[in-house]
Amino acid sequence: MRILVVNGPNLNLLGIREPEIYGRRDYTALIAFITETAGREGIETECFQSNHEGAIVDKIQSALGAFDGIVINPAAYTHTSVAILDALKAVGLPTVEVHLSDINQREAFRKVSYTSLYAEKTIVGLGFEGYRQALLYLKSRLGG
Ligand code: CA2
Repeated sequence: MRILVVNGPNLNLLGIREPEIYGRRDYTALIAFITETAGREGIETECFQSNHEGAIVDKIQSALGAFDGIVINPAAYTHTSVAILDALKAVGLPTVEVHLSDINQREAFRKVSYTSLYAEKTIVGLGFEGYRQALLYLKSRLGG
């Protein structure tokens, strides 16, 4: 089973500021966590991060025929991007949306998620653990 993990803008800066919201661990630690967790579950992952909406759309499009599912934290694009929503819909793969923080307990604009209009499941507020739960959900969903 192959899962594409997509992380959006500024997540590459994890750990440098706002530890009370996003934790103290950095992006390298997040990728190590995802890769190790997936490996233990027999899941192959590719992790992709971009600060550019179009690059994220391109990556999602390239998942067709190459991956069985998608885990995505679109970061700020969660709240603005119809293009990412449309790409997910077009590709049609089972998708789980993850947020490190609880977007429902923050500013009003973060309560809106375009991604969640397609994602089968949205996991918020669990930090790195949210990615583990997303992978486990897709494993079970895909019969793995
Ligand atoms: O909670 C999440 O995972 C978010 O997707 C993170 C985004 C935010 O825009 C979403 O509303 C919720 C922000 C990602 C990175 O933000 C940083 C902020 C300061 C220092 C480093 C990263």
